Amino acid sequence: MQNHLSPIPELFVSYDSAQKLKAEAADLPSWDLSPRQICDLELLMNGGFNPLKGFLGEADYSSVLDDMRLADGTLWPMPITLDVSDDFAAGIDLGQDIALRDLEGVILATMTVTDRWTPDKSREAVSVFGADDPAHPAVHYLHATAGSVYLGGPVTGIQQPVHYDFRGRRDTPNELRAYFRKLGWRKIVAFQTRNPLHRAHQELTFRAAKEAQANLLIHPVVGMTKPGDVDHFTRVRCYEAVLDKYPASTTAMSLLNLAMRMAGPREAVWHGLIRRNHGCTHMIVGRDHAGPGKNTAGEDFYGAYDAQDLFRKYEAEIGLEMVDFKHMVWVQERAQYEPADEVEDGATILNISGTELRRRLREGLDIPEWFSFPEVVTQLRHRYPPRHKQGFTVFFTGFSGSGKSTIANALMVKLMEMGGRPVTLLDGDIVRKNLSSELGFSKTHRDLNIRRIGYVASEITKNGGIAICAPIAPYATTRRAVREDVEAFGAFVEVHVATSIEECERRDRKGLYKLAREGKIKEFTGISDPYDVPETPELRVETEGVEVDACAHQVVLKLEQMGLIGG
Ligand code: PPS
Repeated sequence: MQNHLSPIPELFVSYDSAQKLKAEAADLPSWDLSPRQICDLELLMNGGFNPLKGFLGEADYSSVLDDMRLADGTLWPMPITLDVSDDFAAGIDLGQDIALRDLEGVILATMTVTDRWTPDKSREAVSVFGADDPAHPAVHYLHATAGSVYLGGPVTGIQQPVHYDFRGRRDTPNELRAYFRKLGWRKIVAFQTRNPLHRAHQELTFRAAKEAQANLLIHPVVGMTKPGDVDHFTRVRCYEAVLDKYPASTTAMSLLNLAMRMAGPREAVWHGLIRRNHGCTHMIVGRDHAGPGKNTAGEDFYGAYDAQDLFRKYEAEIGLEMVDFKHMVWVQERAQYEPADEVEDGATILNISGTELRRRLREGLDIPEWFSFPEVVTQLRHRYPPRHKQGFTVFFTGFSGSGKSTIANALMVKLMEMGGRPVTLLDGDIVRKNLSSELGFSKTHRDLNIRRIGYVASEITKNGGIAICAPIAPYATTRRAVREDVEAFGAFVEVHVATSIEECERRDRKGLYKLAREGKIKEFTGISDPYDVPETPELRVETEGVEVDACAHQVVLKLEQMGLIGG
């Protein structure tokens, strides 16, 4: 049997021992793993991170930072560390076992804690990612999310993390090795990806495999990728569609539950070691492999070919050959993809950038077949419907009695008349009755009330509906937080109902201003409590001397202008 296909060591104990260990581990101090730690633990236990036997201790950590090597000299570029809170770390004695649990409390492994230290995170950021710059997603994670103390030590595997999605498509390194042995595959080119595959990718992977006279493994990352990437559910459906485009029995696909760090060159070397562990002999390394985007100064973190250079330097030690990425372009006259450096002078090259693709999806425009397969486009259109089919939130803000509720009601009826999307009204009074009945009007309570409205609105927006909110929402910072919650899923349209406090008091429809003036209602917005006037709302509506219907119509026109209705 060839070495790269023989079984690789795992950290799991036998089934019987696991049952026993699980029962014993119930009494141990236990750490609830973060989603990233679960990904790391899975690959530690199943041999994906071979030769690591657990989370790094301090000496290995330090050596990985400085030299990309474990303390014994073995090549390893990425610190795989167990970050925990101060409180948890303080209660642990060195030499003690701890239980590692998933998000539901299931014990996946135990770890004997041999090391505990407080890392210098800035040093880690500079060594591993090249800069202590929060624009780098992993540096941001390091400072904002990761715990302040690291624990290290050998891990004993009890069970794999449970996955309910695409179970048949997930393989451990040993399962893939066995699969390659069974099919008689001897040379295998891995293609690492965190993006949907379009025709250019299919062409380049096919060519790479042909050139290396090897079979192809599409090995997409489904653990954690760059924030803002297409979710893995959508991507896997896209990959499945593309798989049919390769010649039968040349190509396989397997999902890798890796938490990427976007560390460019170091990440490429790490990806190589992981693919070697999965039985591959070659890996495609592209332009800007695992690139994190721009830094705070607006420049690329790494040079476009730094990853290829570093990979080439360590190729022998990684034990895997690099296949250069060919930049494939569509040549119009020849109606085919060709490597950019082989295109004849004067030929017409067509390209659609990522930004242009997103624009076409957003606006429901044509995406030509030369660019992507219709099945892939269908999946992407399903996930990213054009704006006029996406959910959105209209957020009215203004003084009590400014006319928010009346305009919001009129808008709701107009949108319902148009049809197409469900409309929900979250009026201030309705919310206070149904969601926030225990709250008063202190700053803390008002913020809580508005954050609840924001949470419900963001869920409605996520699910393709229209949420119309009409609270006073006096604080700019809270409105901003709600905007961020909603904008993760769709548009947020802030409408300032700019009726002056004098006019609201003159109208005094509920008689509350009179009571506020008499001091019978405390903390009354505009009288005895502040209101931050929105500086840049999407729309400002003046109500004095204007019909309600006309005010609501202004909002409708704004929604139309933003592409949220009509189309
Ligand atoms: S907040 O600040 O956004 O949480 O307020 P909201 O939930 O929109 O307030 C809803 C209605 O509560 C009445 N009310 C008060 N408003 C302001 N300040 C104080 N102290 C207060 N006490 C009661 C007021 O009538 C609000 O109704 P609207 O619909 O705005 O007229």
